Amino acid sequence: EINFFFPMQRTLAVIKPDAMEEHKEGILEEIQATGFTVAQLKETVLSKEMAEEFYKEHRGKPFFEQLVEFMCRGPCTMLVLTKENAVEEWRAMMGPTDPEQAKVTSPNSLRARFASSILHNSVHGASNEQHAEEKIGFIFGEICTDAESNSDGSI
Ligand code: RTP
Ligand code: MG
Repeated sequence: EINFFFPMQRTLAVIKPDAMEEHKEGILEEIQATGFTVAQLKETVLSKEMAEEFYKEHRGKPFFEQLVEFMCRGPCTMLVLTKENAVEEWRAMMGPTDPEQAKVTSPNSLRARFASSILHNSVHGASNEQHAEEKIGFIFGEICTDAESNSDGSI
């Protein structure tokens, strides 16, 4: 089935440390059952510096230090997901940031079911396409698809 309304898109998804032990396999199965293609997957323990850079948009907010500490406390699964309208669809699958709100508005969402607090909320998703491309580059490195930029034949 081809969807003519939404272009193919990719997004960055993260299974956060709080969900890794009990929910990683279930979340990966649901991702595939929903029609996402897992283009890349990597399990990583973020350094403090990487977590600060990853969430730099939130620097200075009251929860920033706790967020960085939480993201470094154990392995994360980093995923590049491909689908039509992937950014929005993955955000919908996650549900709202706060699980208490998620339980009301999106009871089937991952956060409604698996998050324990607004901080420990199981999953991350890029908030727009530009953010997705920036974070994919940061986590996985840039993948060159443009021959022009490689005129010396290097990769
Ligand atoms: P994310 O970036 O992780 O996908 O989450 P989001 O867009 O739904 O929410 P955002 O506002 O970007 O916040 C990033 C993460 O910071 C933690 N947080 N804690 N204690 C708090 O009030 C609070 N607010 C946000 C959460 O882990 C949130 O996902
Ligand atoms: Mg966000």
